Amino acid sequence: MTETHFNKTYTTMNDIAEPELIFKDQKLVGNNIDKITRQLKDLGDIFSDKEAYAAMDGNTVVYKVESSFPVAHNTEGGLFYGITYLYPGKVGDEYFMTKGHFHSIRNRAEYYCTLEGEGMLLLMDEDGNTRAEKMLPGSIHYIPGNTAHRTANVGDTILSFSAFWPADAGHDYAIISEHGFSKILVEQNGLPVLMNNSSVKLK
Ligand code: PAN
Ligand code: ZN
Repeated sequence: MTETHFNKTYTTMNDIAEPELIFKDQKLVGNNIDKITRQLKDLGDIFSDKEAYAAMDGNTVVYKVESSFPVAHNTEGGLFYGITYLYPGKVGDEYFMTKGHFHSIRNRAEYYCTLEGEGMLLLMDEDGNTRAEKMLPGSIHYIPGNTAHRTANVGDTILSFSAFWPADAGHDYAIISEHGFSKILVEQNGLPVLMNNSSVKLK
């Protein structure tokens, strides 16, 4: 049997398989893709301006995540892959952002690789020190262990990025949901600025 791929025609051998996952037409395509949608109503804890938040439509989609879990959760040595699509928008002056989390096994690291758009990766260590890295198409971000991570969309178009993390990392949302990051990312005079968030007391 012959098939055509990559503009070449060749004989299919039994040990050559089709790829299991493809990023095609801005979508992750394959079997068993896990899909999550987060709307404003799911994100009541994270935005600082509660008044602006209350005035917005709770059904507004803030982000979607498409993930592939080729092994069971908690499998030591396994890897997971996911793509996040974060929509542009603001709650008050604060940019649309992800919930943010530490990994449940704290020392587990992760890579983010930006596909499209303009964003900011916020990183906070366990002592509550927060810094940010610019995200732009092609930028690659190493998120060390013991570091909470959150992304914000600071542009006018979708920010999308792929992520690679250990299958046993787990997600611990509780600390961030309760205390937030020690800095928030807001727009001032049309530019993103990191501001101290006085309500944070981690230790
Ligand atoms: C990412 C995130 C994704 C959504 O895949 O899970 O961007 O952010 P939240 O999980 O904070 O809502 C990742 O960091 N995985 O570990
Ligand atoms: Zn993570």
